[in-house]
Amino acid sequence: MMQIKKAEFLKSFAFGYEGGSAPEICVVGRSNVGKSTFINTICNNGKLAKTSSTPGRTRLINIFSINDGQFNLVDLPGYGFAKASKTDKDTWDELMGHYFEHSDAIKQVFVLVDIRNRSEKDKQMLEYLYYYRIPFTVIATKCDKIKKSALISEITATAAFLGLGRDNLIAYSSVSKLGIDKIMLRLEEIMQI
Ligand SMILES: Nc1nc2c(ncn2[C@@H]2O[C@H](COP(=O)(O)OP(=O)(O)OP(=O)(O)O)[C@@H](O)[C@H]2O)c(=O)[nH]1
Ligand SMILES: [Mg+2]
Repeated sequence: MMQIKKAEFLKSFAFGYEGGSAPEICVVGRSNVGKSTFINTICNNGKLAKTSSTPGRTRLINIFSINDGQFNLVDLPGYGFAKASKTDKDTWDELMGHYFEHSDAIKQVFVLVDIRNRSEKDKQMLEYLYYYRIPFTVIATKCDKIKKSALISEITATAAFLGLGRDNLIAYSSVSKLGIDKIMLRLEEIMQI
């Protein structure tokens, strides 16, 4: 099983990033879905990526080096922040478009979706990844907020909303650590491809 033994901040980027030498696993999702927290949780380091209860916290592309160059984890700015200005939204589109079109190193995209708050924006993100033929894994976050008895039906509903089968979605929580083993297995599989 994959073990993250070492995680360190490598660099931040706005425009001009052309991809590094290590394979990249990037984390995308709506603003406030828990991307930075997810990175901290799987790396066992609460201080690695900056997290905040204020949406729109991560504005740059932040790159973390895992296990001395085995792969890089990329924390991307969130989309669909309701209060973002038109200029902010255009900047996000440009920044992400540039990243996806120029990073040959992308090995996999982890798409984080809030189990309580799935959105059209998430569907658009998946369409975009299908269009560019970028492989992805969908992870439903904040599952600790759902009653145990409702979890399976919420997972099924979220998967159906996104046009996926139930088994193609990993139920996850950074609080309860639900799904963390599946994430580590997934990382292991991805690194073997
Ligand atoms: N209950 C619960 N809260 C979570 C979980 N993951 C993250 N949060 C909380 O959600 C808020 C946003 O977390 P971040 O990790 O900063 O979210 P982000 O997706 O990086 O947000 P942006 O950088 O703004 O796009 C914080 O208050 C976190 O503590 C989770 O699994 N369960
Ligand atoms: Mg963030």
